[in-house]
Amino acid sequence: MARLVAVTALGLALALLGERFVALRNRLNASREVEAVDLPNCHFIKGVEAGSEDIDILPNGLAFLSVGLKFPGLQYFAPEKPGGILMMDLNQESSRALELRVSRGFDLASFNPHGISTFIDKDDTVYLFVANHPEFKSTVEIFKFEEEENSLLHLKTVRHELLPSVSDIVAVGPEHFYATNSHYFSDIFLKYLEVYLNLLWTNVIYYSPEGVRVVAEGFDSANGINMSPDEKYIYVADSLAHEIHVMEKHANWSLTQVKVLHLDTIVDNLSIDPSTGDLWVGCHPNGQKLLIYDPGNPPASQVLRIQNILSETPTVSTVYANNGSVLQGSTVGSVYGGKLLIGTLYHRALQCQL
Ligand SMILES: *[C@@H]1O[C@H](CO)[C@@H](O)[C@H](O)[C@H]1NC(C)=O
Ligand SMILES: *[C@@H]1O[C@H](CO)[C@@H](O)[C@H](O)[C@H]1NC(C)=O
Ligand SMILES: *[C@@H]1O[C@H](CO)[C@@H](O)[C@H](O)[C@H]1NC(C)=O
Ligand SMILES: *[C@@H]1O[C@H](CO)[C@@H](O)[C@H](O)[C@H]1NC(C)=O
Ligand SMILES: [Ca+2]
Ligand SMILES: [Ca+2]
Repeated sequence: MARLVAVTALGLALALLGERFVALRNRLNASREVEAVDLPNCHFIKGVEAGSEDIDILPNGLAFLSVGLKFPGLQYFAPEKPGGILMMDLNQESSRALELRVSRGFDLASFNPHGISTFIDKDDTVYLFVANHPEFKSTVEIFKFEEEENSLLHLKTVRHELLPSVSDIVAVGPEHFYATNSHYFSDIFLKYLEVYLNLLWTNVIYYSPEGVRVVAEGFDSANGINMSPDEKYIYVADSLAHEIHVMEKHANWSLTQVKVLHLDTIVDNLSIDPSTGDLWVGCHPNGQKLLIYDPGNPPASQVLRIQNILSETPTVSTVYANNGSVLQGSTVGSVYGGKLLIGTLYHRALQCQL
């Protein structure tokens, strides 16, 4: 009898997993092959060879690039090299990104930067927030940017049980941020299971030294997060659901959903054009190729621009798309003064003239 129960349970579990597997495959298999959309004037950014997961540009044209993200099961081209933060000045003609020095005492050997965000305080101090995965754990590092020295002064490591797997952050104060947890579990195996079972347990957290709480939940896989220039709305990219959620931000930092925009692709990092409020979205047209890397058939790149997202009919246009022959696995597109920077999960980075 016990054996019968066990066999039945196993059978049911396998049937359930089989169905879930098909569902997962469909979610990863976002869409068709991309139709190429070229920008006439693009070149690779020197200094980025193994991924530039996230890019954040200051109002003065200094761009921070997070490089060298590693994750189990993910392709990476420079396994021995720790991650870092590069900087380039978009006001200059040179397209070389230089690594910022980091203050002593910070463990650079295990630095594994993911999403980044900047905050400029009233006294013009620039803080850089970095989602970090040292030894595949999850922390948020807060640095002060010291422009004269080209360096980052490490101020604080944030760890919290509500931040088990931070993917991206948007800073809203010197020690205050919203963060997306792309997975509910911090254990690697449970993470796979979670994606597999489509548990919808990923969320958005508000963190401040005074308190930490969940402000939005129920996402398939919350990933990129950013804020409108007027600071009234928070945008969350739900990668596997192929959606962007527009959330209203309240005085008490709670978020309520205003609308959901469905796109035919896996949405990753979101950046905002401060002058127009347009969203620039790094996308993965084919998630399977991104995760199961084949150099002969590499993952494509795609950058979308979304105008008037709050209107009834937002305009979604493909600004750049390439089948992987030039740029593989784009994660972010970020604009400044007619220039577009495109970062990737583990490949190179492009600078294009719009
Ligand atoms: C992915 O989608 C394409 C186009 O819809 C389809 O031809 C292909 O069989 C799908 N692949 C998998 C593994 O589901
Ligand atoms: C950028 O894209 C990568 C690839 O999925 C993702 O892991 C990461 O969270 C993204 N970065 C941000 C800032 O969203
Ligand atoms: C935050 O403010 C919103 C809107 O004013 C309100 O609906 C919500 O209950 C508040 N939440 C908390 C946790 O105080
Ligand atoms: C990508 O597109 C180029 C032309 O734009 C073509 O020559 C190449 O064969 C394509 N590569 C793949 C892997 O489809
Ligand atoms: Ca970011
Ligand atoms: Ca992301």
